[in-house]
Amino acid sequence: MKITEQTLPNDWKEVTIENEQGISFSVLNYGGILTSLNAPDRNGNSENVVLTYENYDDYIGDPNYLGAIIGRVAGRVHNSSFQLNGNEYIVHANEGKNSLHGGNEGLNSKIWEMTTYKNADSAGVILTVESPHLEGGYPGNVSIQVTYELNHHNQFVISYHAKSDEDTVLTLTNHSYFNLSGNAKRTVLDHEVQIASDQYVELDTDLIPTGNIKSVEGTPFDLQSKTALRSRLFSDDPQIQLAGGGFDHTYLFKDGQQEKIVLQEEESGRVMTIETDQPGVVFYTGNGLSGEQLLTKGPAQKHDGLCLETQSSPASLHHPGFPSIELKAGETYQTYTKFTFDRK
Ligand code: FUC
Repeated sequence: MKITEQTLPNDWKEVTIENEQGISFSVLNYGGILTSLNAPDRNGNSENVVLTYENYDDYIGDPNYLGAIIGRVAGRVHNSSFQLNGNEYIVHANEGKNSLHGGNEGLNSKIWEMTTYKNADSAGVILTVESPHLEGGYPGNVSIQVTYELNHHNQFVISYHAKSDEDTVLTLTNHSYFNLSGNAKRTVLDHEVQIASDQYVELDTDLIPTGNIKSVEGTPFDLQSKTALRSRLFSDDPQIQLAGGGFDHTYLFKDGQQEKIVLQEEESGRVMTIETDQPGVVFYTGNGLSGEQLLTKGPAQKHDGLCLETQSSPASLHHPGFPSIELKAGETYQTYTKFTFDRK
């Protein structure tokens, strides 16, 4: 395992970790942003499988949240308010009247402490940050630690650990846009996806969960067996249409299956499998990507990448029947998502 560190303008730092099987990743102390994740194709050619900006300044205030750690609450908080223990909390509205991805003071725009470590079998980066009481409107002083680890078994693992001194709400994720073609040379239209879920969450026109949990059976949302995205993204299903032509929906995982998601691209032969202890995932197919942003591969286009935001559900703040995001004072928030890379 090889660890390198470089200092960038703005006092930013970037750490790169590389194994001997051709997998490597780079992470910034700004937002804990994953600025590259390289994995070999079927011929052993290692290329970037996440979208990255050509200019690092574009990560500042990035409307796409490319590669960033998201919190305190990943996803949308309806009306930017919620009740907890009988108190009402108002959080930052940054998308109309609603709050997206922790509001304007989200974890994606904080400078994190970064340290590295190396074991016999793995190496990693530990990112830590303190989020003070009422930052973004959320209660409690919260200490957060996120670890990005790479091992010799082609696994990249993100683990999240947090503690609050007051009861609060918290659900963290990483907002990388995957594209297994390598350096995003093709869009994700010919990627195949499989998600171990028979239920998805219906959205209203502001992309806020209506509170209805729907069966995927007989709909374009059924991804229980490997499915090419192209047919689904151009579906005239009203839920696909209101999300801007694609998915932007929470899937709730079935119990008892370790592998929750499989993503593969035939031409490159790359396969990525996701295992997690989170109850669901927001599957977002980059419907909002546009040429205004310059990626390393060139101007961004719709469907250049897809996000698999494993997390719990902010819809639980307003509706029964959703996995909770409450974190009690002194209790430990601990969760992980493991990405395994194979070739076929
Ligand atoms: C995802 C989506 C949103 C938004 C954002 C950049 O999490 O749920 O709709 O576009 O990312």
